[in-house]
Amino acid sequence: MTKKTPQPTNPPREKAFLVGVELFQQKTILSLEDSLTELELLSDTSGLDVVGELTQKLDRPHVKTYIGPGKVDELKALVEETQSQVVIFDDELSPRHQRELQLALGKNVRVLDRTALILDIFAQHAHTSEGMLQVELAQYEYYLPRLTGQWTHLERQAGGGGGRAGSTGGVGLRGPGETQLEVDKRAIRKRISQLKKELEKVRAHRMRYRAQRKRSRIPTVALVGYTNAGKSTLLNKITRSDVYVADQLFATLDPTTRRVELPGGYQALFTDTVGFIQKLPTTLVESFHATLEEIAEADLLLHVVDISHPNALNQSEAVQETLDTIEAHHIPVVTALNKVDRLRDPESARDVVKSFSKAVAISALDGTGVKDLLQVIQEELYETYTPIRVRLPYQQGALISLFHEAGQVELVEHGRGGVYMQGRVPGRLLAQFDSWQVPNNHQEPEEPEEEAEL
Ligand SMILES: Nc1nc2c(ncn2[C@@H]2O[C@H](COP(=O)(O)OP(=O)(O)OP(=O)(O)O)[C@@H](O)[C@H]2O)c(=O)[nH]1
Ligand SMILES: [Mg+2]
Repeated sequence: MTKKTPQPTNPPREKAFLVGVELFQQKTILSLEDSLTELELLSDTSGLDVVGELTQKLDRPHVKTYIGPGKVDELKALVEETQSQVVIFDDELSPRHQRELQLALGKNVRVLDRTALILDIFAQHAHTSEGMLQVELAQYEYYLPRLTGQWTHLERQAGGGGGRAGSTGGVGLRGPGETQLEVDKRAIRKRISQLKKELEKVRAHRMRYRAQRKRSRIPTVALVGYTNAGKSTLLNKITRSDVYVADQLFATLDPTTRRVELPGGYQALFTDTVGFIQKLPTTLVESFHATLEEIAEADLLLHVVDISHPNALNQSEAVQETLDTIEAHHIPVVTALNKVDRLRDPESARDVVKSFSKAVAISALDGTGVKDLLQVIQEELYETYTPIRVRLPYQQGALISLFHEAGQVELVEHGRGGVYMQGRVPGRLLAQFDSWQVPNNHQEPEEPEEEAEL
């Protein structure tokens, strides 16, 4: 891991001590060791120097202190020895765990968890008003149940400014700052509902914008993938633009959309999105709903995988899980196996390519394979026709004519409740028809009488 030299204007980097727990019978995507390596990278991105780590295997978390009392003593000694200012748990701590651990470890050290760290990075990286609203909401949702007297000793250091205190607060303090922490929970709840209302407005605006884009019939491709996989680099390569790229986790928070000319002269809109990570905090998934909706509404997903990463397959599994939670699993996927230039043996990518459907090995940095990738995307969007069977209510007149215009219709049956259509449509339209698909084992056409119930 590369350590950045602190800029003279920045406060000195604080020392952090990591704690990881392996719970028996809990299915995790990364091993404890790999998850801690990732936590170290998160800490580094957030501006902390990791000075040590402690692990424990448990049947279940200790009721009071998450780790056992003996481990707490051990941790306390290690924290003193290494003069750490921050202790970071790899899992989300309940408010009680956090309180008890804080009491046990004393006032000279702050107890944080992975979620607080990710929220902190998001707070540093949010730049648009929407991103900032989303982060602020996530932070309040997270901190509200954790607001107790023990926070008071942090107030001196805490920054303010709507969750974006920059260099004035330490990690985990770039949260709702001192003024916010002092106000009572009722005021925070009020702010939460205000934020939700504002985000609702943003969402309505996005929906109108998306409807407009749909009418323009230019298909959208959402770049998705684990954080740091190279999504922004790829978008830049494809569009020759300069979207922010950094060897940091969560460099991109706000979606950027660019129009791209595909090899055959066809067009597509490519959207860069926020990276995923295993154990993505639920408060974030909820707050970033509007952003994630962009993904769920795309016509095609371009899954960027960092093939040079030792955990490439696990990371891709984590991405799959997040896609499931935001209900995007029905969208066709093309996979870009990125950073092949970093592989010592490029042939080794060949087996991995086989384990993904429609995968192309590329280097977003030097451009290897990018042309082939665009070709596959074009085929997927415009040239590959997939068989579908749908039952469309008559109100969906636009979709009915779209099927006729852009698809290959094999059978049409008019019922009382709608029209049953069977045939093939190009990949770019599959997502639009998804809610109306008739299950495979369904016998069609049916008695017209039954359709009246639709
Ligand atoms: N060697 C090599 N490095 C790459 C390649 N693609 C991206 N990178 C590097 O990987 C790092 C992350 O790239 P980004 O494009 O910011 O990744 P991202 O997926 O947008 O990351 P987030 O926005 O943080 O989710 C940067 O340091 C890039 O220069 C590649 O093909 N080869
Ligand atoms: Mg990015």
